[in-house]
Amino acid sequence: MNLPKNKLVQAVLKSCLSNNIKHIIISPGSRNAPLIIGFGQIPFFEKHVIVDERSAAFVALGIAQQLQEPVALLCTSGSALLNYYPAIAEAFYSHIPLIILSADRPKKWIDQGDGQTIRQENVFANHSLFNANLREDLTNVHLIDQAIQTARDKKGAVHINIPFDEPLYETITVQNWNIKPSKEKEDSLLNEDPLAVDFLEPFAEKWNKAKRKMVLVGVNYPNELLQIQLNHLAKDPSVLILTETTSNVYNTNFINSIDQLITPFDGALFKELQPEILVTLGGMVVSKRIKQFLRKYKPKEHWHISPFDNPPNTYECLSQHFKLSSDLFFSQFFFLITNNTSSNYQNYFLTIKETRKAKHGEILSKTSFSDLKSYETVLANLPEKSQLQVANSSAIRYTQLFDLNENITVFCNRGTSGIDGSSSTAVGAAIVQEKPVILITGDISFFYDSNAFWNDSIKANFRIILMNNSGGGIFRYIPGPSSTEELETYFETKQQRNAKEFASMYNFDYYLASDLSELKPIFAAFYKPSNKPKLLEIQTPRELNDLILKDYFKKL
Ligand SMILES: Cc1ncc(C[n+]2csc(CCOP(=O)(O)OP(=O)(O)O)c2C)c(N)n1
Repeated sequence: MNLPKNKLVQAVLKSCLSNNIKHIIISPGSRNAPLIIGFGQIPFFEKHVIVDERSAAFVALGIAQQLQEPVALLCTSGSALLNYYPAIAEAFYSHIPLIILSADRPKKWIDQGDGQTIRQENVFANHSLFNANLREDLTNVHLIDQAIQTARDKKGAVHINIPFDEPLYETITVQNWNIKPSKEKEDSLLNEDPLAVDFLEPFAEKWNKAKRKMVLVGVNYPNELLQIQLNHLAKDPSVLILTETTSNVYNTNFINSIDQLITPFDGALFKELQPEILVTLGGMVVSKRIKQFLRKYKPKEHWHISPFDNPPNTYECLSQHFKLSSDLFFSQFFFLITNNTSSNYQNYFLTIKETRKAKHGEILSKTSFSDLKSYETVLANLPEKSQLQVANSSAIRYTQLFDLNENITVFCNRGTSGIDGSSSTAVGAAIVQEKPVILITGDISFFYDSNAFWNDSIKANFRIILMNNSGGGIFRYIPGPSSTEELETYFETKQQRNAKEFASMYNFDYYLASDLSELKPIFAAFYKPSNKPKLLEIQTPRELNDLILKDYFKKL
């Protein structure tokens, strides 16, 4: 096999291969040519070429999010590397493993007037889990394996910076290159250390006595065991389980639209809802209202279950971090706890939930064409067993107001809640996801990350639903700007663009709806299998959307 002569390249290739790093997202450049050539020579690696490094990193994030496995990124030196940063921050807060491979100039050429040369070493230190600055003399190549292991175990981005001197394109024939990918190690309860029973017992005792226990589930990769465990937990009348759409768990006895339930609450109802013990698991929580509520009506105890270090103290009352997976935590905890049948906590709020759901249906039957009505229609018409990738801003907030079919999985980049990579993440997810992937996005997010579609990896069954409310609709809804002019110019960034030409540039099928009668009949054709992606643009009334949503919450 012909491989680059550079021994550092060979070391990186060997480590990626032996550690089973299959997907490599390559952005072109010449300083990284040795690695590009090397990855290109080895059929084991699946290569995806994406020019825009910001988008490339989010595509990698989407693949890694689905596989729960590290994905590698490779770029040239200079500002190319810095464009990875938004996705690295997202990976940090969402616990998604990425391996950043950056080509660099030899150290003596940094800050000496060479082109495409910046200070690359440790440049992501604030949000990376490991930084390996390789040396040309091969004295620290062992750091490559260490970096990859860290990404896999601690779930986040690691940075491997690799200095290359010229010549960059020389290859040699390599014999005895028979490195085999390692066997994939499954994440399993058996690989985790359980908690000591006598450590857990006092917590179980408190739990058994408490009459109001709230379990709040944030972003969560679909997990059958967790679903079973939460179903079991919900049989206890003293336990109220609150989920978000991104939790990917379903049960009619869970509160799945938190804002719908609590927005109309007054002080007395908040007091009723105030838990004695709050248990949180999963990632970030979207609902701002639940955060405000829990910060004001603090539980006596807040326990967070997560295998990761540094749990966030979101409600300013964290009293215990159980540092293990929720799978293992509940497997142990169930042996120690009993149902508290003297409580009416769950029932009380499930009754209110029923009232809300009825009211919701009633309001929506009379709601005119708007963002709210469009989300209802779109979500009710999703294909079975599809995957929804929801952009930030209003998209995720509207989605949380509706019941989804249980067999639909939902993802959203809530680590940093950026609008800069939702489309690219969705494109990445679709690369490795057999289910049809549907992206729902607002127009500002869509145009921001429009390079997401500038690659050959996008799948034919990919579908984009663009909720075009002619700007950042969320800014109309949240209180703040003092005048309409200020709002429209600096916050909403009112705009008239539509995506028709855009769709034609990328050879996507294009559908447009500007009212309900146009929208409803589109879905059959839109979801029909095709040999190219499709984009559905829904144009909603910019100046009405916020009023309709405010009215919805008022009427609830
Ligand atoms: C990278 C980044 N820049 C800026 C923001 C601030 N921001 C939040 S929402 C938003 C507007 C989003 O508008 P759009 O995607 O059209 O969604 P809509 O609310 O209209 O549905 C902006 C600029 C952000 N979240 N991320």
